[in-house]
Amino acid sequence: MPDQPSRRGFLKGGLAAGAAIATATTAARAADDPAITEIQDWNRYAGPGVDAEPYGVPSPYEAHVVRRNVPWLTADPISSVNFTPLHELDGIITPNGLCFERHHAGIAEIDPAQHRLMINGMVDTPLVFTMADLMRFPRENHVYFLECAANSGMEWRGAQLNGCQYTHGMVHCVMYTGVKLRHLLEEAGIRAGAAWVMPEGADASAMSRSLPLEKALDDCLVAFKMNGEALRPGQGYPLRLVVPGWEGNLWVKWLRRLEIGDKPWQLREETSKYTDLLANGKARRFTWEMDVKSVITNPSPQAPVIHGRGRLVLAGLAWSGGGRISRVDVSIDGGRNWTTARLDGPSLPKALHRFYHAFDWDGSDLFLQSRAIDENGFVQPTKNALRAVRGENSIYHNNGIQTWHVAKDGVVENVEIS
Ligand SMILES: Nc1nc2c(c(=O)[nH]1)N[C@H]1C(S)=C(S)[C@@H](COP(=O)(O)O)O[C@H]1N2
Ligand SMILES: [Mo]
Repeated sequence: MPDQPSRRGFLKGGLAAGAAIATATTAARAADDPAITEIQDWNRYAGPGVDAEPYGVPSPYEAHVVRRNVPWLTADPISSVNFTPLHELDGIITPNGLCFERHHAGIAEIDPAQHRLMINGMVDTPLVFTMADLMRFPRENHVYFLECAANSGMEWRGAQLNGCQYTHGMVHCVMYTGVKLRHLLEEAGIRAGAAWVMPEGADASAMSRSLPLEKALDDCLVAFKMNGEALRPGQGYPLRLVVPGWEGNLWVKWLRRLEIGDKPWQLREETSKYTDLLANGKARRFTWEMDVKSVITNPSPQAPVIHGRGRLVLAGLAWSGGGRISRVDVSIDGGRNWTTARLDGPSLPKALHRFYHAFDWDGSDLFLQSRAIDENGFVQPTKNALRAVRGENSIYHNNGIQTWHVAKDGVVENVEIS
């Protein structure tokens, strides 16, 4: 884009630094820009009234901002996954309608009046709660990310899916309202020798996992609200387990039962699935915590650079199951040189963190990378470093550094530089 020599004085003064980077797009264009010279319909006629949308929906111009699935990944959409459009979002909170969904037997459509939560097993008093019963326990609000252990799994052996929605979109972050699981377990009374909890879902897959009692008594929640409103059916309405920082599979949706025991149950989802096969044929299991990870969301394959050279704002997300993110580094040359990005917005433990990095793009090829470091000092590894330890068979727990190639024309592609 050619520089415009005749920028108007008032813009120069009024917009300060902003105007300096927007040379080609400001006052000089005004004279022949119909967006300025023509009266638009929305300026001329009154619009729909307050009763047009009793439950609000996004502008029709945002119709492309949707969850998407990858049809060839799974045999059918009932036991499948869709992905959060990370490249279209900002801040750290995922809107409810855009939270990725992972179901093993579709969405259970539950009448909350018919929903019960049972606690049985090694307890003094087996209990059954209705939803109304749960409302009489002290409530808490917490912002947490949920990441499926299989997030980025398709990228283990090399770059595959072209978009951060697909490579990293099995993550969302909302504010949950719920009751500490500890309060409910204490109400039932845990018997001596108990060490494990089995949460079970009311859906047709009866999703169940073995959860260590220590974690259950620490920060787990039984949640009924997300971002202030009832859980969405796809997220477990009316009740789900929240297991902060740990793999999504443990966050049982449509939660109907908690059994207390003295050993793990060795269920399907912790033996044949959600274990990590190593090069020597042995499998890691019980890899609960989600490792420190980050991704640049803009630019990315679905969000190319359309403005040409000059000021470019990188945006991205970082998270760690171990707590807060303390730093994110970014590289524009494939990991040779690193700069510290600017973290912005709330820094909450086990929540998404937002980072930005603004720089002047000279129009040459870029190899964008981000590397997160958490408060425990864990550093996000390269994919090669990960494969050196875990081999080539893994699917789950891929927190390797992602690379995007930005070509001179601004087109972005998923590539790998290890
Ligand atoms: N009852 C039940 N709970 C479930 C599942 C399920 O299929 N049924 N899927 C699990 C998996 S594998 C993940 S990653 C998370 C996904 O949560 P989300 O759909 O809210 O994103 O829910 C978990 N809880
Ligand atoms: Mo998952």
